[in-house]
Amino acid sequence: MAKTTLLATWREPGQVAIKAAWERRASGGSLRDALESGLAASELDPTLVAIGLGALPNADGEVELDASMMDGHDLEAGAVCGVRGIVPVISVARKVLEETPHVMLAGEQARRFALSKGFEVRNLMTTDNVRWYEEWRDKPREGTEEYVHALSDKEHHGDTVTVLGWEAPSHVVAASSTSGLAWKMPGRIGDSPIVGAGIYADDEVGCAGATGWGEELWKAAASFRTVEYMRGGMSPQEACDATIRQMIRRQPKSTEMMCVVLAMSNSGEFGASCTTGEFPMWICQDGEIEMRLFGVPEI
Ligand code: SD4
Repeated sequence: MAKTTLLATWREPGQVAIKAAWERRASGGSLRDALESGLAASELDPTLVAIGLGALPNADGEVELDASMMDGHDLEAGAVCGVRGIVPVISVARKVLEETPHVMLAGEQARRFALSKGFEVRNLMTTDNVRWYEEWRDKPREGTEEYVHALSDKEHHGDTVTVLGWEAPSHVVAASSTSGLAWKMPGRIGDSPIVGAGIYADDEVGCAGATGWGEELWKAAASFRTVEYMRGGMSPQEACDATIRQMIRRQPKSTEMMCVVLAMSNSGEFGASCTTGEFPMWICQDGEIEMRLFGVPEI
């Protein structure tokens, strides 16, 4: 097997994803297979509130999922957004990539596509997420702050898993799966399924991904920007730092909630950077798995 490096975001869901991704890779899977298996394992684990089954729902109490995959070999990409009642949505996104001429399918029509491909409708609410939703719903509040984040009163475990994969000599794939920000407005789509915002991959250079506050990351075209910084000669760490510095300067709001970019070059070097706090990322190099913390770049 070609030398392989895999990256996965956030502590708990990232750990599930990186292990499953490596297992698939070690048993002969392609990078696409490995990333899909990693995200699917995390989506299907009902104990993880991050993505898929048991994730935190929108303001109507419904889980709406977004996912995407991009292959750096030919820039082919597939994504779904605002999908209800289907898991794993990363597998639906991959089917959009491989079995349609389109890049993205949305909402009910994405679900119809999934059903036509043999997926089954599932209730994604669990006893725990129903209880958290009801606690949130019944809290007195003012204005629209209710839509701003998720686990603000719990530890932030991440609502997204973004994964990057590299194989020697120079092939990269990026993918992401998310339930979006918890308590979001129904129909709200974040950066994760958007090519250029939540993921980007180009074998000529490398790949990048994002996680955190999707509106800010999307406005920054964070993943494309980071890949283009690498194209200009920066290392992955320098490119991530440059994107985050630019966000802090032009979008000062982006420091109010963590925004993260991660990147991997087409030679397997990697880096990550965030607008505030410390960001946990899992790294798997030929089966050696470890978690590292990444921080805010010096301004
Ligand atoms: C979104 N970027 O939908 C996602 C959320 C996220 O860790 O990454 N949370 O805005």
